[in-house]
Amino acid sequence: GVYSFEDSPFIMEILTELRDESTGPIAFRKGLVKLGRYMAYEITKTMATEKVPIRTPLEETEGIIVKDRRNVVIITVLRAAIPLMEGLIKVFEHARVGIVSASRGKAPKFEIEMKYVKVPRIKAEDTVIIADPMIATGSTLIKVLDEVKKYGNAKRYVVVGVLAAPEGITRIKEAHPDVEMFVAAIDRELNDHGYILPGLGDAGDRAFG
Ligand code: U5P
Repeated sequence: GVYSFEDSPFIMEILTELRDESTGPIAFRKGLVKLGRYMAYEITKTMATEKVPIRTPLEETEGIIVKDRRNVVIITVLRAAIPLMEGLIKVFEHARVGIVSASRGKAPKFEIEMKYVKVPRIKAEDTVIIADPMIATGSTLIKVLDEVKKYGNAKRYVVVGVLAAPEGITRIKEAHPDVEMFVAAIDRELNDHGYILPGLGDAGDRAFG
């Protein structure tokens, strides 16, 4: 499934600030952290819960735990996903974290160069969350998913981003039909250079200069 949050006013306000060209790197990174945390909350809504007996200072009652919150691997696609990961890990505080570097070549081939891959071993009960703020052509995430799947078979593969273009969503679904996507919004289209329109520009440059 593909989940986007255009009907969430708070998320759209954060996205508005991220899109605004006058937003500087400090506020941009803060916005990404907030979005990461929010997306993580949304992902927990899709995880199974277990009832547990507990005692308050006053009486016995029943509570819940989200068991799979403890079985998470986050993959950070350098460098724009660093603040997004920081937000995700506030909710998935037990997460093991992998790092992948990916840089995209020029149009029309948009070849992806991956120079660094460090991924923890992935177990059958794991939810693997891949953080990359922009799903443009989808080439980066397809390559990252190809690579990450070599480290074990996870229960779920979830992509978390800020914006996605329809082309990117279609291509990822074709290459990896088992992948779920959580993004703040789905934008109109890509331009000839592979940038999302209206978009927010280059997420790495906006966050880190
Ligand atoms: N990217 C942006 N802004 C855009 C489009 C792409 O920053 O408008 C960057 C993202 O950071 C991402 C990569 O890592 O390019 C994704 O491109 P693609 O492989 O999905 O085309």
